[in-house]
Amino acid sequence: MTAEIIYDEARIPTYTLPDPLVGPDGAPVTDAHAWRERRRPEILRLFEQKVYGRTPPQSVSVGYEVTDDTPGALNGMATRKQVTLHFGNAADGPALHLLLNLPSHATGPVPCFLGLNFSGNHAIHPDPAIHLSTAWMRPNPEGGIAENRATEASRGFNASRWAVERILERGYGLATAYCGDLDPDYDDGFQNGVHPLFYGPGQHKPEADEWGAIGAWAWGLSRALDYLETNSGVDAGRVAVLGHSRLGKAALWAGAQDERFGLVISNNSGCGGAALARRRFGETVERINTTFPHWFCANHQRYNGHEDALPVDQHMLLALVAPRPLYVASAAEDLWADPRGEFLGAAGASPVYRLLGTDGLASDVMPDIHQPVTSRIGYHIRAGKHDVTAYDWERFLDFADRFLGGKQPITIFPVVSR
Ligand code: GTR
Repeated sequence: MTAEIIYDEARIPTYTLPDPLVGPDGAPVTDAHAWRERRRPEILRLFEQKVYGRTPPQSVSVGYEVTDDTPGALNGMATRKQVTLHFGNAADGPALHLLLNLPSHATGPVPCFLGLNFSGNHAIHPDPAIHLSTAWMRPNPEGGIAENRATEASRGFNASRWAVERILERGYGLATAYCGDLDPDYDDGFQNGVHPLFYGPGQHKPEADEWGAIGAWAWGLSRALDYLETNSGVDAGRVAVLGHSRLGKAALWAGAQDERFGLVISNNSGCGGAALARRRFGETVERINTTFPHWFCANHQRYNGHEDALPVDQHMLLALVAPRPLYVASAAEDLWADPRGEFLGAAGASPVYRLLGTDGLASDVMPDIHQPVTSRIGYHIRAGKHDVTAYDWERFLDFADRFLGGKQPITIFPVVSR
């Protein structure tokens, strides 16, 4: 690793962002139709080819096995359901263990948050009935991980990041699953997880433009949504996909590709998430590709130290969510994730939101700490470090109340001229 890390605004190199509303031939995109039919697919393809890799278009068989269905869980607050999604036909094939808590007081289908977790479902809440994950885990002795496996000591370890009771109290469901069920988070040349299910004859790893771990995590979020669509307690048209950090990158990529997600939230997603790569502030493309070579597609390595050669930047990923509501959250001490770069990513997506007839991000200026912006693109920066806190959840819930609340379906593509 040669380049030193920039933590000083004055040292950011001069850069020019690609314009999401100008095509490769230099022609401006001036109406919603041209965005929808031409520019949006172009940008999506560029993210597939150069950043996250293509998600295989073919489907695999998915079997649902309900392993728990308990009303009156969490002291009566929740109906808890645990469902295993078995991928492919092999008995020992990959499987995603989904934990769903729905509010007991619901009188009909509820809107729901869906996000992957870092350490297994059992780590998001001390509820002893949550199945303890048996999957491979990254080393974390403090978190009760021994020899890469969870132990009873890991129950509830990440509970501070999941405001389960508050979510239920405010009328939302929460669905979560462990990212490592889809692809364990280490560089093994894609021999485990869901990737091998899609290999062609003689293929042993993804092609240079095929998906990495983030792609597999995003794919799994869509498979979880497929399941939620079958659950009559969930209003599947009002599912907010969210994630923190590396899983925030995955949530954005899922929301960009799968327009069934009604709302998209990234928390401290940083490099490869909401932060502009061209700023090179904190974590850079080279750094992330070196530390986590399995996250992106192999083609992405070409941009190590060459951010300006990328035909996209992360504001264009956020623009792929338009005009659906999008929320970007930063933390003031999380300089590695470049909070200002995350704000500028959101601001850079705003022209697309406005073209599509919404207000986009209502502020050109980065707000102060704890002053959320709550336009169609929402943004806040809170005090503190890289984490998900009760403050973040209150803002996500407020935003969801505003944009997923009520019974009206979300209008996905209003045709409005500029
Ligand atoms: C860091 C990585 C970040 C972020 C973070 C996390 O090590 O450099 O991009 O993803 O991990 O996921 O907590």
